[in-house]
Amino acid sequence: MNRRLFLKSSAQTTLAISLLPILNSKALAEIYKVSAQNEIDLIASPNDFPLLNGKTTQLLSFEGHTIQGKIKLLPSNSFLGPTIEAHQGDRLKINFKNQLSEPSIVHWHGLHLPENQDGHPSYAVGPGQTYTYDFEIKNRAGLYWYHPHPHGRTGYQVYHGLAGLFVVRDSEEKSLNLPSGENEIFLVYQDRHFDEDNQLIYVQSGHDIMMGKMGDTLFINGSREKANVVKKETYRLRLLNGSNARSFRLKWNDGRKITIIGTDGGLLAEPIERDSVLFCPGERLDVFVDFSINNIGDEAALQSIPIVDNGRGQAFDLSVFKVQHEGTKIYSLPVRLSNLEKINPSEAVNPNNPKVFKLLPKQGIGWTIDGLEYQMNEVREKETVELNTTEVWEFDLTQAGMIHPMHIHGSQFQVIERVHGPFSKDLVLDEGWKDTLAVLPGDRVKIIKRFNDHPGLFLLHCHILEHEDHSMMRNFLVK
Ligand SMILES: [Cu+2]
Repeated sequence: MNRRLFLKSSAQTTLAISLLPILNSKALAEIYKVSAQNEIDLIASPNDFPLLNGKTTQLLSFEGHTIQGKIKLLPSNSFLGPTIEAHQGDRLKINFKNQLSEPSIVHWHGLHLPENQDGHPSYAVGPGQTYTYDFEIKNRAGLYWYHPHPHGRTGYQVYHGLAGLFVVRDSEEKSLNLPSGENEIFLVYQDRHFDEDNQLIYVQSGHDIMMGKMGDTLFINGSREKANVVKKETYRLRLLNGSNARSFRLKWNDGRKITIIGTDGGLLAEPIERDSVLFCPGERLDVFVDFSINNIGDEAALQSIPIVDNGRGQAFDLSVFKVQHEGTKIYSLPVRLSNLEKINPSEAVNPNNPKVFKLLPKQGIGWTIDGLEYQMNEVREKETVELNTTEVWEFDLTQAGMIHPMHIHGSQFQVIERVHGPFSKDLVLDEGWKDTLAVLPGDRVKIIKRFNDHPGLFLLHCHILEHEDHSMMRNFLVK
């Protein structure tokens, strides 16, 4: 961990322009109400944003427009794209308009979609072109997100601002009466690195590729403001680690346990309490917190503590909750959250013979899966899956050493076994439906995944975006 981590952000506390986009669900209600005939334009273009004091920063950003349906836009000052909120079963047409100077395509991270809706890099469209998506939302309620996925340029485009949230609701979630409205807070964490001219510094060295590009300045929903004023009430925090490469280890600074009610693919079967939890790029966490136990004037900080307890790193705040008002909305934490189905390994075609993917450094600079580089249309026999089957895969990180959050496109999967290396025990959360999985040095992790509904070419890659671009990514073909 960088010892000077975020010192810059804490030193520069005055913001010339307040850029706090309040992404609570009250605001979301005004964003996109998806109904049967919904169509939006999603435009990616270069824009300047006043991120720091002084000169504006040149970024890339998504902008949304309602074409038809009851879709409204969030008036946001953030560089993040509009938040899309939809219900399971909704149909949505999205015209992605590329007004960048390079090819791009949008991937709907975590959504279960056909190949031609998933944003495989072979579907990238050039400057001035449009790609039209038209899909039905099959996922259960959860926090998903979207970002570009052009080959070799994903890291650059996301780092420069192209990302947004995609919230799916369903009736199971609604029946639980979880904190909503102002008591549901969406928090996207991203780190960035700037030059003296307030412009972003991206990959400059082989080290930036090997470690992934990390920054010294934290952004929360596109702002450096960490404070949230809250009441003596209960809250639901919907978290996305939208960083290119930085993993966090979440912990409350006041000693309370972190209560996790959901992960990538929605609600867990029941709440899980942990002292701390690892939170890798691409992952989402759904956290329940009770500030009714606090006194007026209290502050509670959700911190990131050093991932490895070697005494060298330092904790820093991700979000600070300032309890400033009395409250009346005390939502109870359900004992049971969801009828989460556990996939029985006997359902797989290879329950005792997993397909093993080795996570290895590349010769030269970069990382690989099985020592191979990504080729746009290449598929090995091992990477071919029969439609309507279930398979067991294993990620093996016993030969090289750093965290790789492995993301698989298509449907969500489940972890069935983790042989822990020296670091991951008590750090990772393997429960529930996942689409991005932290693999730590020494680990061998078995997952089980169904390949139903959609034949076609999909991706498997590390979600440290500089690893994905250089070239820790493979295709798999469902046929
Ligand atoms: Cu990686």
